[in-house]
Amino acid sequence: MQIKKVTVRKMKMRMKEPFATSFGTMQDKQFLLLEVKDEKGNTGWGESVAFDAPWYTEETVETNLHMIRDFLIPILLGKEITHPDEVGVLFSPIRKNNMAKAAIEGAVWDLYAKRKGISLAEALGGNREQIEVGISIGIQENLARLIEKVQGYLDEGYKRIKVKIKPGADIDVIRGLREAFPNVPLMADANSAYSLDDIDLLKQLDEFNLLMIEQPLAYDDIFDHAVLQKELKTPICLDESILSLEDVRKAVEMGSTKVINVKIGRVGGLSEAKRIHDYCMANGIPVWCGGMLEAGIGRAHNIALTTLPNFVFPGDTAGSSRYWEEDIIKPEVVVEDGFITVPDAPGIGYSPDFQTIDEFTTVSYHFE
Ligand code: OSB
Ligand code: MG
Repeated sequence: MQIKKVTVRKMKMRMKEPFATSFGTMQDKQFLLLEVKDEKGNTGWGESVAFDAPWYTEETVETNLHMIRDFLIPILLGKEITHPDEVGVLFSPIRKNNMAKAAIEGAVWDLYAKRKGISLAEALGGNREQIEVGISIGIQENLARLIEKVQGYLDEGYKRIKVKIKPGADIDVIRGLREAFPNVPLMADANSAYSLDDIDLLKQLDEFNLLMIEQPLAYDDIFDHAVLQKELKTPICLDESILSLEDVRKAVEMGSTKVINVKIGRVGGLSEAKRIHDYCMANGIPVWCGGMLEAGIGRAHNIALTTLPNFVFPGDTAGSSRYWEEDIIKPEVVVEDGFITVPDAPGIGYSPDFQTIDEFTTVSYHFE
């Protein structure tokens, strides 16, 4: 197959409520939506998970647009491709910019599966008919409000609760939650808010039987996490620090992490995500699928990836209604009793909803 045309839409969607982490608060979600077209007129869809500002990783909507327009599309257009794994090879002369690469590569995976008449899950080698899901809850004004939110999501069926922590809103928050919910699968995500100077505080988290603590130390660290893991009973899960299979290998060999949060965008695409999955499975490291407050297209890619067997913990891929009044796919992603049913239609298995897509598009670009 050959990619003959790429449409890039800049999107702006307002989330139902602000999402607060240790690095800031977001409510208007801006992102790029990509549509690739082959020589026969088949299309594939991808979503960039880069945010409008570089507080999670260094990528942004604008850096992604620059990379996609000026480097990645010129490499891809008109090239003969037999399998989506080749896209990463074509992009390998370009350093990092993983979210930009993953947005295009994901669209090619969707297109490839549609051409074969199989679901994206099947194309990746996944075999689950449904996936278990958890939820990530932002920092709240106070503990009472957080407890109320957690109860609401448990009532909706979510299987695992993740809460954000930051200095000043950590031990007391987790203690209060544990008292309110003694048996719920619970974890904390610090988004890099601590350093080894906080080791005594972080060790107090061992009291609360957390499933894991996600990315307590610097966003680009592997070494200090190994020092910390030796002092902690609670498993460390790396998120921001993992940009490739090579990073996973080093972190696992050093003892920096016992669980990996796989995000397709952060690692540069589905092919690399699958390689990470396979390496972790062979090495006894469970993985789960992280989220980036995606709209429906990105959510659909996460669902397909989560059908692989070593996705052991419920992921952060909640239903469309957790963030959006109206999503950009039909049907929307629905969670029932804490499960999402994996669609079996070809490709991502959800159709783009052109009406809502147009409504949320601020500008679009066509390349052919
Ligand atoms: O660290 O996993 C994270 C949201 C934005 C940036 C980083 C993270 C998150 C989440 C939310 O935890 C995941 C989601 O619900 O999509
Ligand atoms: Mg995280």
